[in-house]
Amino acid sequence: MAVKTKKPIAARAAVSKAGEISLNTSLTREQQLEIHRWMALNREFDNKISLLYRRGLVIGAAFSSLGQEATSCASAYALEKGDIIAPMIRNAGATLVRGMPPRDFLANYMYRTNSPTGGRDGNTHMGDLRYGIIAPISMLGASIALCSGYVLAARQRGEKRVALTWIGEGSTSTGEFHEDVNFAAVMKAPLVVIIENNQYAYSTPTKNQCLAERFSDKAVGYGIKHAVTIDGNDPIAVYETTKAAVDRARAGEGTQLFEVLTYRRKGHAEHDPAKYVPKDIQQYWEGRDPLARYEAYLKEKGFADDASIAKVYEEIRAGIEADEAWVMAQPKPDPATVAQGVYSSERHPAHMDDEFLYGRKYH
Ligand SMILES: Cc1ncc(C[n+]2csc(CCOP(=O)(O)OP(=O)(O)O)c2C)c(N)n1
Ligand SMILES: [Mg+2]
Repeated sequence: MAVKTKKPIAARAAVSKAGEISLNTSLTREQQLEIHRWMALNREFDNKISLLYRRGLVIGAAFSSLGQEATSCASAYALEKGDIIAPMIRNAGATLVRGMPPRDFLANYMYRTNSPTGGRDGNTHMGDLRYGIIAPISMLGASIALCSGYVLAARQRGEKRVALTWIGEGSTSTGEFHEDVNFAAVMKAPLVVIIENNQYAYSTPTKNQCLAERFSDKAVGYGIKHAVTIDGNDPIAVYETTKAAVDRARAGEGTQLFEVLTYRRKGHAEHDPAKYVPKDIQQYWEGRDPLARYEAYLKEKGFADDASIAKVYEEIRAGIEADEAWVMAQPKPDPATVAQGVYSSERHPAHMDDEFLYGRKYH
């Protein structure tokens, strides 16, 4: 069976021979190498989480972004200081690009006190506003409304902040997606929404949950212009498309949305061997792996060679090993503190009104 896949519609003036990567870019050699380093870190980080999960050291679900490194890293790279992101489960790369130290993320996965959730989460549902990172929200779609709230409040204060969030193609079929994108568009919220079409939502292939030809077509229903579908495994195309969208959002042109075509190379989470994926589809996308393609391109351009690429991975692995050792030495939370930070210790004013009006008491 020949693999049928939707083709990107964004015009690429020219692509390199090796890896088919866009050649029209404003990025310098150093910046292109920096994006490669982030993508390699994203991959090595995921590999480490996968190993720790197999060793029983990660007790929550472990989500991999294998094959989607370009969509997270190259897009987050287009933001500026003061911008915010609301990552989803496959956007660890974006979290790292925006400044969260890998060891914080690792410590969260291994539920240590010295981690963003203090050991209460055990996977990716954590953020850190010091880096402008809003924690992923389990209710799919809800991050879009949160981003709108954040940037609309910033706009009222006269700040030019832009928010970037990602949503899986499956999640665009929720009511929340529709309501939130519509609201953001009407309010001209400076927000960029990237639909990550990775071909599956759990075990459901895209064609079984949405008949739209392209997910970027949804934008027209909200009056959002410039929505395109691009090759999400081409980091240069992802960067340039995001940068243009971020610039438009910052200039007051309102909410932006586009689709990236990519592939979830593992199952939904580490427990899922994804046996439901036909072999030829898997092989097709493995042949379009974003890191392999980008490395072929960097070599063709003379920006890197086998030795320099090997060195990048070596340094990253050494860093991750050191981070793991640090995390293992951190304490796990004391069970007696389990309720801390869950409920407010102060009574909410709304409850006081309720008590006043109806005689109800809250504790
Ligand atoms: C509103 C809502 N419905 C269902 C779920 C359960 N759920 C979690 S992840 C997921 C699949 C999401 O698929 P997709 O949006 O394509 O993202 P991907 O996992 O492929 O990155 C589902 C159904 C949820 N968390 N929230
Ligand atoms: Mg998906």
